[in-house]
Amino acid sequence: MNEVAGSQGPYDYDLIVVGGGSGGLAASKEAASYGKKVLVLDYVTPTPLGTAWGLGGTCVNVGCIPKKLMHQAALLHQGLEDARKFGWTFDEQVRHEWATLREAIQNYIGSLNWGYRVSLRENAVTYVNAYGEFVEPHKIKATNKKGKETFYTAETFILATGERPRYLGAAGDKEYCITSDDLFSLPHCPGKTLVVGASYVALECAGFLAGLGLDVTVMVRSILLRGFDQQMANLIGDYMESHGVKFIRQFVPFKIEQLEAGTPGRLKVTARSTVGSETIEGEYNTVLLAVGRDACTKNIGLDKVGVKVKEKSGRIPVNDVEQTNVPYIYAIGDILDGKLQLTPVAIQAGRLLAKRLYGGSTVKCDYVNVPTTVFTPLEYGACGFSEEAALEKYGEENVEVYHSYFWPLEWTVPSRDNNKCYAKIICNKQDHARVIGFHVLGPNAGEITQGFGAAMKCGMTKEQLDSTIGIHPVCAEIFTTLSITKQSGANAQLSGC
Ligand code: FAD
Ligand code: NA7
Repeated sequence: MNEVAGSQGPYDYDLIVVGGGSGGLAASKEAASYGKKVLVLDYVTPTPLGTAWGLGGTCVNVGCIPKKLMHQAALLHQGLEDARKFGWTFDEQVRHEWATLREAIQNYIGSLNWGYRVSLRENAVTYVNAYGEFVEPHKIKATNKKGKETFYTAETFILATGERPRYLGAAGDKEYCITSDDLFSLPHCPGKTLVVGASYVALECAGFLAGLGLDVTVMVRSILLRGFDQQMANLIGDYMESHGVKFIRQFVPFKIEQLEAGTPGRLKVTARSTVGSETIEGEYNTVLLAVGRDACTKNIGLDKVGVKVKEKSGRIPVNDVEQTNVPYIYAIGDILDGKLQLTPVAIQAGRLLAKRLYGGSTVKCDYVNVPTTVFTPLEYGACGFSEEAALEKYGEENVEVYHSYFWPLEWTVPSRDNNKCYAKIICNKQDHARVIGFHVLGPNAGEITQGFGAAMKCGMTKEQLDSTIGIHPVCAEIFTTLSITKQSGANAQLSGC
């Protein structure tokens, strides 16, 4: 223990949660439901351009919620085009108003911010809008917007401070570039946009901006979607490219200059090849950096209390009950080392942690087989192993991969994108052909993957999948009839219904 004299109780609170995002809010409400005295500190440090937001963390304000709504706006554009083929006629030219979309989304987010405040109050959780930083064991300093400092003590702490977008370190990046933290509330339409990076955040943003009709280029340093199944990543890239998104591969920007101020202005980007000495220049209205995110663990006084942090990533290692090396300090969500960075994971971990701390539970968060979806124009849902990770873990001889392209019925009448959607499962031959990897590229992939994620939790095998009767005519039925193995080399393209 890192306790010093004077750090013993009585404390102001049973629990202080630092960070009021997905994980922190879930943990604090659950803890309070057991009658514990709980304080949540939440503070948003504005972006270099001054963007800030309300209570609820990344997901609600600058993550899942606004991005899915912007994705939906882009899908509606495609829907409008399809509609004409289904007999709809509309006379006027179709135009998109960024300001209307932005306002509608920000209003919805405002209602969620308010809802979180109300629900903390209803659950008797004290909320303070201030930045938390340990000053000594069991004691935290909270600094509010006006710089006023207040000190609080607690028996237990949960860290849930999340991550913030990384910058390139290139000349002009903080002055002129935006990140996803700025995009969703940008007052003006971004116009011709360069997206730097190839993480899921980069591709999702590029996808919906292009879907809204903007001229979009993605600058990729190496590969698309590092960490995801690479066959699926490349299919996503192909689809985006065939739908107007330009890709500049193996280049990294090193200078961003302002040619003209404005809303949007004009920027010049100079980039260097990662494989040669070539440099290129381009002009854009907006440069969106999506080159990864850094854990918010640097300026919260962890050194004062002895919490260990991974040097390179800044992430916090915890044991299987989310406890750091300092027994009274726990951590959840995006700041964890080696865990999945998703809202439902942070929520589940936070809830279960509070139940274990105060409700007598012993249930731990299960980080295995977590389903997820990338909301690129063609959505990608996945659960379990990527093909490369499965081959590496189990060996080629023990893995069977079944796959098929498919064509959503809804796309046949507009006669677009045949054989662009794709389904793949990865089975472990040594274990009853259990499905250890599930991958789907197609409309509503998130909705599809959620159900199959539950089936994988139950240990679904290929045989059980085969004995499941499909629902016709839906995309997901393809998974009940998969018969072509990759190893066979047979054509996986579909030619009929
Ligand atoms: P956060 O939700 O980030 O909350 C941390 C909070 O702590 C923030 O409010 C922060 O300001 C505050 N804070 C930080 N330091 C301090 C301090 N010292 N004192 C007080 N407060 C502090 N996940 C999905 O599951 N699905 C998606 O579709 C999805 N889309 C995403 C899209 C984008 C563009 C991004 C960026 C993320 C997306 N995510 C998505 C990831 C998801 O948002 C995160 O996994 C989730 O928000 C993590 O929750 P958290 O509680 O760890 O941190
Ligand atoms: P990732 O998955 O670490 O991806 C970062 C991306 O940015 C990746 O494509 C990188 O390319 C690219 N990158 C990183 N640095 C640079 C520079 N300097 N120049 C150009 N491109 C660069 O991002 P995150 O996982 O952090 O983002 C996803 C998070 O958002 C996730 O944690 C959720 O919380 C929400 P690379 O493949 O390394 O060549």
